[in-house]
Amino acid sequence: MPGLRAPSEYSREPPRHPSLIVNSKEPFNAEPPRSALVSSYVTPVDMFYKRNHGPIPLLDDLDSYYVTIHGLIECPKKISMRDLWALPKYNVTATLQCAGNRRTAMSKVRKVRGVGWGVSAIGNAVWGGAKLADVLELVGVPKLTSGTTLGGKHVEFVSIDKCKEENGGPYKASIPLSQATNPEADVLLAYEMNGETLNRDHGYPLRVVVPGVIGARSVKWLDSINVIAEECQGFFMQRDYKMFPPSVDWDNIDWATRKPQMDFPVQCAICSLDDVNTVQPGKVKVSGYAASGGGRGIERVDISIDGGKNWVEASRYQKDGFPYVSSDICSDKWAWVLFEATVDISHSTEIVAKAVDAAANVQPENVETIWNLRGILNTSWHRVQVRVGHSKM
Ligand SMILES: Nc1nc2c(c(=O)[nH]1)N[C@H]1C(S)=C(S)[C@@H](COP(=O)(O)O)O[C@H]1N2
Ligand SMILES: [Mo]
Repeated sequence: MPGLRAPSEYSREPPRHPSLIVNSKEPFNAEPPRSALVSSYVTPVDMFYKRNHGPIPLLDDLDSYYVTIHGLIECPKKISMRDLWALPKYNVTATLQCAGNRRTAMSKVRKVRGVGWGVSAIGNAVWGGAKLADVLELVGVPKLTSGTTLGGKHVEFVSIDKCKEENGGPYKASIPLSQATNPEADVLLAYEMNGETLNRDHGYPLRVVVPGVIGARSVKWLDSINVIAEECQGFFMQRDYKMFPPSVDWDNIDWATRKPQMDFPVQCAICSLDDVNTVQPGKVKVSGYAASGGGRGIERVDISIDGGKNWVEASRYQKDGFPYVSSDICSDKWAWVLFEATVDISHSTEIVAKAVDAAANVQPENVETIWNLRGILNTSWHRVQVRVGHSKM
């Protein structure tokens, strides 16, 4: 059979880097050691977290692959890779973060359901592809449209993987039509990651990348695009990836009361140190990543070595040779910012990091206040313990 195929078991999974920390084998969910995230601004493909809900699809023949674009539009079409390659190609540096990043730490306060993640369900890549706004023009939807004449208001992305949450159906999600047709929103149909052809784990041959939004909306292995009146009714939009208050638990949850989560909030984590470290007294390097959703830049990253009483400001950077300035046109607005500070440690203590974004949003102090039953969006101050040990001669 031509085109994309979705296996129902795991015998044809792609090879993966042995140093990934595997949080679930089938479906394959893995993150790199946190130190890998701060060794480069652009995360290498093999060190980029992998978040799947089923077996990885296969493509036999790229020539027979196409994406069907249909729904509430005047001229539905099948778009081939050739059609996409003919459109202007954009390279957008964007951070993808799973809403479940740092879930394990939230579970320590009170148990949550979901795949356990450390601080590395996040990565920064250069995505190459066509802008969705250009692709939608091919089917008669102009730029900056919030509604089609036929009543379309949302753009649904449908994959072909078999997910148990969808009773064996494909993964899907949607974004508003106004975002999809806004060239400035930089929503891509990406066929490259870091200058290479997208690999199977990350959505070969084609995936959506929705910058500034939780990873769950960046649908991999794209099969069709549907212009619809209401937001996607799929499991991952309606019964997952919604933020609930701490008072809601599995016995009183009403999914309909909340909107699907889109933008992610301001986040940061220290990656140069583990949760618990033994260090020599003296200078210790504290580095990590900071990111915010919606294209908001990072104004500040504050570091404390006394559990949050006193703070110093870390330096921030993206590309070598360019000072990072939040909201500057030379900065990558959809990308994370790496930070670094050197602190003097004389006794055992807790090191804390918190970031502030361009809208002055700041991370919450404690995880308790943002606890939610699915364990999403743990953006509480990131804390690591350092124990001062004296080297034995
Ligand atoms: N088809 C499909 N797309 C998907 C998923 C999936 O399971 N199937 N997972 C989503 C989630 S929850 C995240 S966080 C990102 C992860 O992308 P990555 O594996 O390339 O890091 O893909 C999203 N797109
Ligand atoms: Mo995710």
